Amino acid sequence: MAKKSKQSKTLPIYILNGPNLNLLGTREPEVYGYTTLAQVEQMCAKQAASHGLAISFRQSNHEGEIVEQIQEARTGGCAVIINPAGYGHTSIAILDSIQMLKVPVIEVHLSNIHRREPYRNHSYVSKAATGIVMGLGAQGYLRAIDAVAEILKVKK
Ligand code: CA2
Repeated sequence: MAKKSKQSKTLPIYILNGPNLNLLGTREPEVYGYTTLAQVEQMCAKQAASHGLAISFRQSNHEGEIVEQIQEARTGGCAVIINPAGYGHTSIAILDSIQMLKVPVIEVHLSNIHRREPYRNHSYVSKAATGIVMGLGAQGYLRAIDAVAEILKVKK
């Protein structure tokens, strides 16, 4: 009978995307770029693999669903990278769920929210994030993955 392997697999990085990001690359390219969310996912999978990590990439337009995804990451993920999109500016529920996490959390915004309209200048998620990457477009997700890899390496 084949022996059961005791190999421990690193949990995936949860990469969570908030409302309207499913439309990425199709409108307002001058603000958000031409890269689609499907392309961002592919780029992230490749970048994570280069660090020996895997990803679980999600998008939701529903606040409660994002809260559930964050809760799932408490036991299912090694880190969370989140672009909360519009909910970053409004959602204490998402902040609360992030505050319950023990894993590193990197907040990502494609645009620099401090250069934009005043109502985008504040993010509740920032209060609980380990780090923040903004204004680098889709590349920001890759830099967030690099940061997670570095943080996890130091923690080991
Ligand atoms: O810069 C970012 O990544 C944002 O999180 C994007 C959000 C916005 O509400 C935040 O203030 C900053 C908007 C995501 C909407 O994405 C669109 C994609 C294509 C076309 C229009 C919007």
